[in-house]
Amino acid sequence: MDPLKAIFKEKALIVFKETRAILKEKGETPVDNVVLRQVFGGMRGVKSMIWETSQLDPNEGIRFRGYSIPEIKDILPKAPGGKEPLPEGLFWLMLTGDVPTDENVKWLSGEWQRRSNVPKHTFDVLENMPADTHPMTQLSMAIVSMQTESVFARRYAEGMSKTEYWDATYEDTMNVIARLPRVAAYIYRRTFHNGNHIEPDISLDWGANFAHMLGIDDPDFRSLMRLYLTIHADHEGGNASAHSTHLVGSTLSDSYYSLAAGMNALAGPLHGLANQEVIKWIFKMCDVLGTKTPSKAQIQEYANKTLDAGKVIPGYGHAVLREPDPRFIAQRTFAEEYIKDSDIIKTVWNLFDVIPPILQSLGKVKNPWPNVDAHSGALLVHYGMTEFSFYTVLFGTSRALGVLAQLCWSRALGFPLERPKSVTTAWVKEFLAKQEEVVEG
Ligand code: HAX
Repeated sequence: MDPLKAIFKEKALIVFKETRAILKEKGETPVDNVVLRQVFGGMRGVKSMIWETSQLDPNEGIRFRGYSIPEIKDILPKAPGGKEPLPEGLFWLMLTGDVPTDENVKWLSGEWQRRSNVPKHTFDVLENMPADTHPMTQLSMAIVSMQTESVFARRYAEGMSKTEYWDATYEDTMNVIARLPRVAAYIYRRTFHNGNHIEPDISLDWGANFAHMLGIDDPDFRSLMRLYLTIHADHEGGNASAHSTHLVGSTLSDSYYSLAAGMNALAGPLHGLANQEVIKWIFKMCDVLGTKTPSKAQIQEYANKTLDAGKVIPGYGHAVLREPDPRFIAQRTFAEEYIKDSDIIKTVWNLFDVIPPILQSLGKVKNPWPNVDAHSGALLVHYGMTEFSFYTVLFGTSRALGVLAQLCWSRALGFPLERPKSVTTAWVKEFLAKQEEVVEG
């Protein structure tokens, strides 16, 4: 058994026993009250699932196994001479709860290289799709096409015992993650660079090799990719990509089907596609105003027009966060450190000054602050990646780390099929009428 799998097995067994004991003794303890606003309103804040790999605080932002983003940047192993955390390290941390050593991470980079062979038919599937197919559609199709390789599906068909589900899910998870950079880079080069593909460099870590296959070999872009792929990886379990992966996974669909479901959710403009929408919005504004350096007054006027047209300001607001997103701050810090002068980045920073008071003045927006997507596009543009429709694929490649690490946990803890209760509006009216009868009577 490989070293990561062995540690995971040991840790998961402990938590399995703990959770069974908790459920036996305290299973009927209420943890939440649900009100009608939440039933109609996208279940905001309802505590109804377990997610081991990270937890989101509305004010502090995300913590991966208890560590904030600044802490993660500090404690996770780096590439030799590098300053940014390696995503391999975050995956190890999310899966085991332990901060990995340099050796652990080196092993994981090598293991993912070893598993990274993408089946030929996946490339054939991509080649058979129209060249202008959105990159997220291509990503979803490519992931589903690799399902033919699922260890879980094969072993399930052979009659695998429930106690082995975690093992087969671990194998699928490692294989999918190992292959994703190759698949994503293939989509990028096929769609935007005339199918001029770049072979992987097996001497590189997961993020740097991805940057290399994309065709951007600036060492600072490799650093950006390592940071980017780390900070986008997980945001607790209730967000749409995580929850979709979890829901589909709960039917014992394998890692391929489950991740593809998560990617389809990420492709929505209120979620991951917002990173494409932000940069489109900024460039459109510059175009309309005829300047690359719009003033704060010009930004304000343009933002108000967007709102008057009944649209949202992309990159601002969040369903849980109530402060500026630490993932936004991490990207701003990166820009301050690595990028001396950039019009587009200055505009992103000006937006940070201008947009929150406008959203606050609407009186209904619960979080007027920037989210992760407000900054990422400007960094990519700076390094020459101007194909906006590819941006969500980068997000998805990272998000796979968190949602699949959790899928391993969900299997190890024996989570059942997810099946919440729905009601009709007629039921709600009847329910309220009965409540009134009780009060009056
Ligand atoms: N611009 C304009 N209006 C906004 C807004 C924004 N950025 N953010 C919220 N609002 C509006 C909502 O549309 C809603 O209006 P209605 O009552 O008229 O429907 C009202 O303010 C209350 O919304 P909320 O409770 O503050 O926010 P929600 O939890 O419903 O939605 C969203 C959270 C992220 C979807 C929302 O803030 C939004 O649409 N933001 C812009 C899109 C975006 O940046 N999405 C990425 C989010 C981060 C992420 O998941 N990345 O992957």
